[in-house]
Amino acid sequence: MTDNRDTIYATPLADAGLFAFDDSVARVFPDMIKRSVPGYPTIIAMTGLLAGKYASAGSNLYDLGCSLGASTLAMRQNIRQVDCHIIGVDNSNSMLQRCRNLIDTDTHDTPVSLVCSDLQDVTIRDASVVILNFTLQFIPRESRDAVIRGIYEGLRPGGVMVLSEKVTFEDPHLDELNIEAHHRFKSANGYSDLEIAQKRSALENVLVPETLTAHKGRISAAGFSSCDVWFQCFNFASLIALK
Ligand code: GEK
Repeated sequence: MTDNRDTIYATPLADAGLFAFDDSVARVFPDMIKRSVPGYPTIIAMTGLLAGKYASAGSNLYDLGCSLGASTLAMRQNIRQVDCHIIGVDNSNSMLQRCRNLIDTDTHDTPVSLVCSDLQDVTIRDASVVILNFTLQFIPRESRDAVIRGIYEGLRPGGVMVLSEKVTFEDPHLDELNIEAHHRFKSANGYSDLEIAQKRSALENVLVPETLTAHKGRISAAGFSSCDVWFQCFNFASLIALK
């Protein structure tokens, strides 16, 4: 077992508290997200390929809720267009410090700026690609329309948004089936029932998932011309939206 293995919820906690992106989470984050989110490595790799296709010369590419920069790095490694600039935004300083160290060990040349801020305070400008990989789910629901509208307004025509989220299902049987399948995925990846239960309780009201119908409705209302799911595994899905 390495030092960077996620054992945060492995022992009984009197109060699991509210989940926060603090230093203890940042330290184990790559292990945590890979063992918790089905399809995460595929989504990150494909984010890079999509950025390679849709990046336009002289534009900005945003990674909102960049954590340790997995999507930033995947984009950077795939951009072939000139004068692009990647902007990673996260409001966790613990995440961004580690992110900077990881970016510094990468040798690709597209410049990367890291901004420690609430993504709701960042104006998207002259963008060809905007990525929200598992981030909108942490924004209060009543603020999500404004975030997606801001992204639409800041994208160049022909630009894309990739939105990856944990989702819920209208049909309660399908919802239960997918929650159960996700728990099996976590068990298969070495999380105990206690860890799964304590993490679930810590995320309650912090990570608030919505249905794919709600996401598509919001994206369409913001003005995007096309939008659909390009990846789904159980209750985790990724959408692509074109301006
Ligand atoms: C990845 N995209 O590896 N403003 C800015 N950042 C925020 C906000 C906010 N209001 N709320 C949460 N965050 C990454 C994974 S993790 C997903 C994203 C997860 C940040 C938070 O600090 C964390 O780093 C990230 O969003 C969510 O593909 O842990 O399930």
